[in-house]
Amino acid sequence: MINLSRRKLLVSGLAATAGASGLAVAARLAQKYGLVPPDHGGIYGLGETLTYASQRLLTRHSLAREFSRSQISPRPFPNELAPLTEEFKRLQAGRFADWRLSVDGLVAEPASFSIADLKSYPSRSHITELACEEGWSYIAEWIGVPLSHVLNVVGVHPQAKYVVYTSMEPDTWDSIDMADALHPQTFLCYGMNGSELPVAHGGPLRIRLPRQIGYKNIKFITRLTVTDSLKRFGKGLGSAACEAGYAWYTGI
Ligand SMILES: Nc1nc2c(c(=O)[nH]1)N[C@H]1C(S)=C(S)[C@@H](COP(=O)(O)O)O[C@H]1N2
Ligand SMILES: [Mo]
Repeated sequence: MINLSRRKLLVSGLAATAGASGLAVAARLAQKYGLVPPDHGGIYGLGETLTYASQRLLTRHSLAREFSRSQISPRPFPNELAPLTEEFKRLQAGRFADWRLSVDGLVAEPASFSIADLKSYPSRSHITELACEEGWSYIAEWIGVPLSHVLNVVGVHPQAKYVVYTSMEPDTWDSIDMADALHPQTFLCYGMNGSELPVAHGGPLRIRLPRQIGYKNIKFITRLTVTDSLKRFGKGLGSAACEAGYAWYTGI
């Protein structure tokens, strides 16, 4: 799933940060800085921890690569979609006027936002690559409101550690830490290549997270929950994908 040589590079990078004295030291560092991902108990436990911790220590402030307009892929590739629910079809028939994103959890003022509300906030865009774990990718311009803006509107409590995002698609949810949630390229995305975000790409609203792999970029987002622990969500691993064996942290 994740490019192995890059994983090795990052692991050795962290070992170097730890004074080249080996993985045990790196693992202790990860503990010390609280950089243990929620799915660390899996088969790849140590590897997941090291990938996450080393990226956080080495690339904390880095941006995903941005491209020029001429590099936008002529045919972006929408992934296969599960059949849309009746509720989705009803909202689509109303041109998503009744679509709401609710935001709750460790926030001062839980709120719900229409697409028009989200569009009333400063709009941002970036031309970045969406890379699927299956090997294909494309470059598109993504338009939306930075997630950080919406989090500031509702007021995040200081003990917040993660944002859980839930799709209207059944059993589809994931989460990110606050470093990714507040990252300037992390958008609640409602537009693509100068148009509305097509339904095939998650319209009317998806999360766009160019520093993580495709499957973290959940489509049809209707709920955000700010939390200090992922234990109460599903099996406590941090995402529905993790419950199927995929990694929680997929930094690229
Ligand atoms: N709700 C929902 N979000 C989803 C998926 C999905 O099946 N359902 N697929 C994910 C995967 S595996 C990838 S690679 C990207 C693909 O985005 P695209 O279809 O816009 O190209 O969406 C992600 N978000
Ligand atoms: Mo994917």
